[in-house]
Amino acid sequence: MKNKKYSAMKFNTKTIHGGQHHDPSTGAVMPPVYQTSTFVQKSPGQPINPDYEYSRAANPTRSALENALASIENGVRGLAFSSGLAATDCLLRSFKAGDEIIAMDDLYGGTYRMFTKIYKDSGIKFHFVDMNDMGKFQSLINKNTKLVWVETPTNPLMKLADIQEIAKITKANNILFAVDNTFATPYLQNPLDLGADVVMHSATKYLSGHSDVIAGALIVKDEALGEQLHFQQFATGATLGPMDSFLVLRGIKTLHLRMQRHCENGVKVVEFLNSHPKIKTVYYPGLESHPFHEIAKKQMSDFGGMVSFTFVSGKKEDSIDFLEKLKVFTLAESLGGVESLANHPALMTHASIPEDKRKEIGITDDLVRLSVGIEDAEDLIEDLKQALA
Ligand code: P1T
Repeated sequence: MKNKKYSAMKFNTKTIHGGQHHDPSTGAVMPPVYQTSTFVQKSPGQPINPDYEYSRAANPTRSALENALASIENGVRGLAFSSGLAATDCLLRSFKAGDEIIAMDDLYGGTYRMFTKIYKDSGIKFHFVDMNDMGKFQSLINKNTKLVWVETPTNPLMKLADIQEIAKITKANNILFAVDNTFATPYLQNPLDLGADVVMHSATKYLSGHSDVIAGALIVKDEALGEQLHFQQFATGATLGPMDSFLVLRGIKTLHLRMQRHCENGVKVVEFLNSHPKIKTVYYPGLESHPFHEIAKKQMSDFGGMVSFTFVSGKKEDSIDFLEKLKVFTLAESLGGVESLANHPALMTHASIPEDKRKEIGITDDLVRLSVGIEDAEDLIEDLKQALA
């Protein structure tokens, strides 16, 4: 499952060929869906192929995806999980009572819920901090600090964290540094190259790209850490099934094309929203007025298709009225698919964050999040126009 052979390829080639080989027994160009739970053994403990004995440990379709994931994120090992949260949970199981974790203060609601509810009685202490306040961030580090966790850009406020700057600090203090790269994807940003140790994905989103699968991934650049996480995954069981592995792998093959169009459409939608009299603030890292635009230019190759915004009126009813009127954008949780989606974070994806905490970080009741799809931009803008009228 090592992935050295393809490391020299350019990204757009890696999405198609990275870590892949033709099926040795049939020559099939795409890896078959090995829909099997188990594999024949010649003698007890001697499977016909030593890599495969039981699909929770390894399955050839999942291996093909895991090799592709390692390739596109410039890692040495990829692991595919039954959801993004299962991937995060696998990493968190590496820590024990007394350990401390510092996390960005703006996170997907489900990640925040896991940290604060599922791990509440684990004895692991979580600190939530704006990672751009380097002084505050550094003041939280002590000998028990074991993990720094960031999303960048964040969901839903599109805040950024400077991966290189944080990596300098984590390295100096021997702390593991994980980046949730779901919003950016490796097309826009390569956290492992910038100094992170672990990349996490909700592969449900851009990687699969068609809103037809729930999946997660971890990618690392250290073989021993990869082995440790694989053991954790195998021993606890949240692996991705063969058919879902196939769907994510198929999605990855067009990631570069889709992302290019997501970025183009994202900019057009942002230009429209930014000049609309009913819109107050547009959160998009490509805007020069965005507080983290300089960091975005430094670590991302473009600015993506995720956009959030608030209303001049500040009224929750205005955001709900807008969302109900949309015709091309679909009101639904999730993001990163070919179709444009709209979401109300306070009532939907981030409802599990307590109201006072939401307000404190800026997830107001009039905040709307758009996942700009790859439809014709003119249709998207017409739709926004009529919903705002
Ligand atoms: O849904 P799942 O595949 O388990 O992934 C969780 C997750 C992790 N990280 C980020 C940045 C995410 O956005 C998500 C899932 N997010 C949504 C479902 C959403 O609509 O925001």
